[in-house]
Amino acid sequence: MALRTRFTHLLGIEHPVIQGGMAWTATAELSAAVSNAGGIGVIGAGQMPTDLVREQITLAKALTDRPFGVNLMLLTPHIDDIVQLVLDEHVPMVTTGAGNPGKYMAALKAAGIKVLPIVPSVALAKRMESIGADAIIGEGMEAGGHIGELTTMVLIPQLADAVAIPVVAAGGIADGRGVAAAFALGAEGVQLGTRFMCATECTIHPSVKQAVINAKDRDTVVTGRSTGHPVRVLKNKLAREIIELDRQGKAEQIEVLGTGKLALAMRQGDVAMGSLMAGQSAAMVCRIEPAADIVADLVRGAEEVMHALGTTPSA
Ligand code: TUI
Repeated sequence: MALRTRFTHLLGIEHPVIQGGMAWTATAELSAAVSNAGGIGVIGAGQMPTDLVREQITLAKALTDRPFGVNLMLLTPHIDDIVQLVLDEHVPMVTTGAGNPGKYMAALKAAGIKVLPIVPSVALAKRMESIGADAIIGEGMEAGGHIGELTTMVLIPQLADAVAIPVVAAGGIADGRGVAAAFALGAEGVQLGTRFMCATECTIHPSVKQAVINAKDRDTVVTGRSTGHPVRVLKNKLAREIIELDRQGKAEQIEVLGTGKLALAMRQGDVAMGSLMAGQSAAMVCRIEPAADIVADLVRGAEEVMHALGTTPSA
C-alpha cells in the first residue's frame, strides 16, 4: 500500500515522509537509509563547515540513488557557501529553517532544486509561495530545536487554507496516528525528526538515543525565549542553567553558554551539559529500529487509522 499525494509526485518518492534535517544528527547514513526506504532523507547542514557538508553530500550520493535533501539552517555564518555547494552538487531538494530563504530562492529554483521552506506562520508561508517555493513545511511548537509559537493542530489547517502548494506537517508526529491526523488537517506529507534520532542508522551518540527513549510526556522544555530564538530540548543540567539565565533576562550569556552544545550532545554524548534538542514526541519513541521499519510503520499505521475512521463509530 502507499499514500501517494501531490507531494510524493513532486519529489518522485514513494511515501510522504521527510526525515527532518537535524543539525549534528541527520548525517548521510541516516538520510540515505530514509531515502532508500521510499521517504526522503535530509542532511542537516546546521552550522557545519562547508567542507564537512560536502563530504556528507558525497557520502549520501554513494549510499543512495534516490532523491535526498539538505537542510539549510539560515542562521549559520557559512550559509552563502553552503547554498553555493548545494547548487554545485545538484542536490535534489532543500529544506530551510530558522529564517526567510528569499535571498536564495531564485538561484535554487534556477538550478532545478526543489525548495521546501519550514515555516512557523501563515504570513511566511504565503510569502514563500509567492516567490516560488515548491511546498511548505509547517512546523508546530511541539517540535524539537528552534521553534515558533503555534501548535501543529492550529498551524496546518490554516496553511492548507492559505496556500495552493502542498503542505507538509511537522512537530509532534511520531506514529501512524500522527500521520493520519496531519492528513486530516490538510497536509499531504509529514516531517519527523525525533523518531528518526532513534533509527539504527542515526549516528548520534547512543546515550542521546537512550535519553529520547527514556523521555516521558513532560520531559522537554523551551529554553532561550529571552534570546528571540526559543529552542525545545530534553530537560537536563544545561537546560536548567539556561532557564535560570532566561529568568534573569541574560540573553547574551545564553548565547555564550549554548555555543557548541548541540555537537557536544549529539557527537560526544554529553547528556548533562549538551543541548538535547528533541520534540515532545520523544515520549512516544520507545525503541531503536531501522529507518525502513520506521517509514513502513508510519505508512501502515496511518492507513490503519484512516481505514478505521472510514467506519462511523458506534458505542
Ligand atoms: O530550524 C529549525 N530547527 C532548528 S534550527 C537549529 S540550530 C539553532 N540553534 C540555536 C538557535 C537557533 C537555531 C535547531 N533547530 N526548524 C525549522 C524552523 N524554522 N522552525 C521555526 C523556523 C522559523 C522561524 C522564523 C522559520 C522562519 C522564521 O522566520 C523569521 C523571519 O525571518 O521571518
